[in-house]
Amino acid sequence: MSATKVTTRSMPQVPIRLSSVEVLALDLPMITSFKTAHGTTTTKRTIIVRAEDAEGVVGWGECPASGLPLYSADTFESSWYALTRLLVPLVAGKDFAGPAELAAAYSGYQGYNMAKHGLECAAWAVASEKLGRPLRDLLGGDKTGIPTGESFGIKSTVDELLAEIRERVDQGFCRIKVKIEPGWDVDVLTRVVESFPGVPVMADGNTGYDPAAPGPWERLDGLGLLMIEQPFPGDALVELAALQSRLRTPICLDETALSPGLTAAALKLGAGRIVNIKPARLGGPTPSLAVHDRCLEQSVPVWCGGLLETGIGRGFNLAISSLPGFTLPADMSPARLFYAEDLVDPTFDIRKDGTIPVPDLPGCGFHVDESRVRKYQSESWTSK
Ligand code: OSB
Ligand code: MG
Repeated sequence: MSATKVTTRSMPQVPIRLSSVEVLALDLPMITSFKTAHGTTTTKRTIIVRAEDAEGVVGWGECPASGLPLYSADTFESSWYALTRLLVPLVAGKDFAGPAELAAAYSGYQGYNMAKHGLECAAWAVASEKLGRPLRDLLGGDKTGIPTGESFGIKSTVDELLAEIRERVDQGFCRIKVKIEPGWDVDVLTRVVESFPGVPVMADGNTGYDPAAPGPWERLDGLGLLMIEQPFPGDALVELAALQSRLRTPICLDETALSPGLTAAALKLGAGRIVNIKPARLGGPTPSLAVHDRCLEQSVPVWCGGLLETGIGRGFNLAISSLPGFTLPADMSPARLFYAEDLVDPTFDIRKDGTIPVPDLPGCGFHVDESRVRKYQSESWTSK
């Protein structure tokens, strides 16, 4: 990445007071399953945050935690607890100079990153609505379209995988990410690289490899992959750094990058050369912007990952992806690929040129279809 000068973000500020915050549990039917080294997702239970300002302005956020703490320590239950018992009670009804100041109120609380993300996003959506300007403007981004790749789960056969990739490449997806695990790696990737010449290919290990085992790394390194994402456990910094020093292929940090400080430490150790910024994993907009700014300063390329969010969560991800440090294709699969129905209408999709447009609408970026939110809602809690 070229050494772009860091632009000082001049964020338009607007005071907010969230007078009423509703936390909603939704059970979303999936039309396909998604298998990674962490396990298989077949139903999605997600948490949606609906925040209403004192003036009646509504903002939406999403907390995409999973049922089990396999990807990170956050779960649906722990996020529900954090939102309803810790975070919302701390900020509801109080005046803040802006969403970052609201997030600062709970910055002393350790963990619960995905819950923090859902709440801070709802606050940003309120600020964006109040200013009548899209989130992209508030965050200081300038791109109007985000180059997008597809993330392919582990399949039963290579032919099944190749057929699915063919379909997606024809739809415009401009980068192929293949989930790997021991036994589903070099041979699979070799066939993918051979079958799609000219399309950048990467692998995602989702921490599924034992650093003490030989591993497929030298052979994968010969395939000219764009990057290898998180081959070892998140805290295996020493082993990641040793592997990176042997490989030409950059290692990308995902499960390791749980905070700005941990990300900086991992980069300094040489545990990777690229960062997947997943705003929910990092704890929301504020820490995600901090990682972006530092990486830009140090010429470390970043890109926006995903956690199978609906349009509500993807709206924020698209907005932050418009910042200058995001120089590699995002994981931003359109919701139609996973869900029977998105929660926003119209939903978003990939264009032939391989990009997804950055929303111009204020708020989460899309029109939330509240009747659909209610249709899938199984539990709800509202602040006093
Ligand atoms: O490692 O990037 C990952 C989904 C769930 C858990 C971990 C990961 C993923 C994805 C999803 O790859 C990509 C997307 O949201 O489009
Ligand atoms: Mg990953």
